[in-house]
Amino acid sequence: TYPATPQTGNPMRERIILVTGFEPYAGRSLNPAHEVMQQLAGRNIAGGQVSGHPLPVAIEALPSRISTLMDEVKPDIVISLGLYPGESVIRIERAALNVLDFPIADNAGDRPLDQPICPTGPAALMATLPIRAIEKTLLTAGIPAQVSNTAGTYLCNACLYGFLQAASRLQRPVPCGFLHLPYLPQQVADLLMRSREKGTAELNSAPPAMSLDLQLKAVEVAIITAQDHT
Ligand code: PCA
Repeated sequence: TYPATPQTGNPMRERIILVTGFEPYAGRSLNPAHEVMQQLAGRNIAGGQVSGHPLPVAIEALPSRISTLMDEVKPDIVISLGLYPGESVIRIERAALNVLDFPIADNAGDRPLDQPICPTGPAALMATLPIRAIEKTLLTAGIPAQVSNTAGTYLCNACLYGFLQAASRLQRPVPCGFLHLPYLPQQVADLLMRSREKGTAELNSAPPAMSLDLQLKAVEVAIITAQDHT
């Protein structure tokens, strides 16, 4: 037998898709990002193996979690997921700002205001996933989606910035991006229930929701499109 030929950048290796999902925050018991991540974890989508991991909604813990995932999972593509309360469509984030300006405290009680994520880093980093192609395939599949120009200044923005910065230090290209998801129907039902009970259900419009099935399909489509373009 011959010794195995050493290969660089083994072309036969199955692609690894790192999917992260933020944990619930702001007193909520659910986060669609976490639910979708859990459903996709361990699945093979179009030849890509999904490695699913939760992320803490805590700025102090986030950077080390990102570097550990990059080191241990060694992903070929990174797709991070978070909730965008009040959004009705899948938001495909274009950029991450070098800003921490939290509208509410995170799960560890931290609330940085007007601070940089990385004092020596660039003002913004652009998502390296094929955002326009993902928008197009989602729309073709009948799923409402839009390229978004702001991921906010909370944890989701910091997550995208962190992964893009970590990926930029690697020798090989690792496309990274972020999808913001709407509320799940159950969350809106809970909101309506609580405002009804508290006697605050004065307004007749409620935030929009998207079913878990459709959110799952959206992220699957994004994974397939990202692989097609990598
Ligand atoms: N959404 C928040 C943080 C965690 C999440 O799911 C955000 O948009 O920053």
